[in-house]
Amino acid sequence: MRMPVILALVLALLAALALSAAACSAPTTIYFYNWGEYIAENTIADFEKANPGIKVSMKTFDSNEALYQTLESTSFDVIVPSDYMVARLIKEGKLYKPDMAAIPNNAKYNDPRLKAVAFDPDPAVSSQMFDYAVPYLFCTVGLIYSTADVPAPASDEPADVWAPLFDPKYKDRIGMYDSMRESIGVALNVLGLSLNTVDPAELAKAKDMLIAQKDDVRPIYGIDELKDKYVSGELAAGVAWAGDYVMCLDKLEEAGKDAGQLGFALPKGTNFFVDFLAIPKNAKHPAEAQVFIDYLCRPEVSLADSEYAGYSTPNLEAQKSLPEEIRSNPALYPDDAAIASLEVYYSSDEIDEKYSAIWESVMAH
Ligand code: SPD
Repeated sequence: MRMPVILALVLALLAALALSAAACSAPTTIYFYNWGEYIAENTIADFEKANPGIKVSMKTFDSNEALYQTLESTSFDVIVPSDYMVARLIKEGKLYKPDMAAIPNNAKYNDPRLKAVAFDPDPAVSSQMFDYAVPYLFCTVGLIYSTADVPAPASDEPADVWAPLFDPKYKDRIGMYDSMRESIGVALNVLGLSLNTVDPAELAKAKDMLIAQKDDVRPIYGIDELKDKYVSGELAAGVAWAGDYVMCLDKLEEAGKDAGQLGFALPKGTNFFVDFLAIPKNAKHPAEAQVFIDYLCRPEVSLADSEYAGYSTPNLEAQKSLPEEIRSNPALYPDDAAIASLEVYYSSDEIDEKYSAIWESVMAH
């Protein structure tokens, strides 16, 4: 028997209403592009529970340059560039200027001392960084080494600290980051040069050093995958963000091994960096991105992320809950004088082009 027309119309209307109600209540998904192993395991699930209207889909990258490349073709809502990449993205007009009133936990808890660091030679760019981006975690760069294989450096002179990385005695057992600023930075630091030099003769020396290292030492290039190789003893030494060293200590503890197996040394004039949370200009959901960033600035969340990743939290309230041996470690929480003695990376067209060319030559060698 045929359904009366009026009944069919009513049923169709009800179905349409049900569909649109479902669509209205469907959560918004924000796309989060983060470093690998850089957020506590529960943070995203806890955020989604606290904010049922927002889902977070995370993808990871392992260098600022990879992040930059991907941004060319993909839209994300929240990204985690380091300081010099924030400056580059601001200069290129690629960041959205968030409503900081919607991210109150940043002003409430984040250490205002970071604003005093000159992250760009142009003070106008440096000061704008805090209008566009919110500090997430920070750290320093140093030498990680197996205390059984490598003697502690004789001093904090860069040539002493980085010596094992160029010593053929450790052939096939040296880790280098597959990240141009860190690896070129090691060579420049050994040579007593600025980590931002654009002098062709100085850069040529750094390039030669990295090429000779490739021939003589055959380093393993990687990022997160290096950590297990330090923990297992496969690698004798390498360049490491201090946070990665802390994660290695956690891994040693989990494996029931002695934390004294690994040492860390900070050379004079090495890199100090801050990784920021930022919203790209082509983000589809900037309002929800701000809600997520504000959540990441909560003291208990920042503490959990810092403890998981091993990197330092800028959240002053979270810092109060840190164990004393972490809070007083100058590689993790350098004081003002120590920060001033370290160097941040800068970005400029000249730096970006020259350093990329060196890195391509080293990798292609
Ligand atoms: N698990 C890797 C975490 C890397 C953190 N960022 C390092 C940025 C150095 N400029």
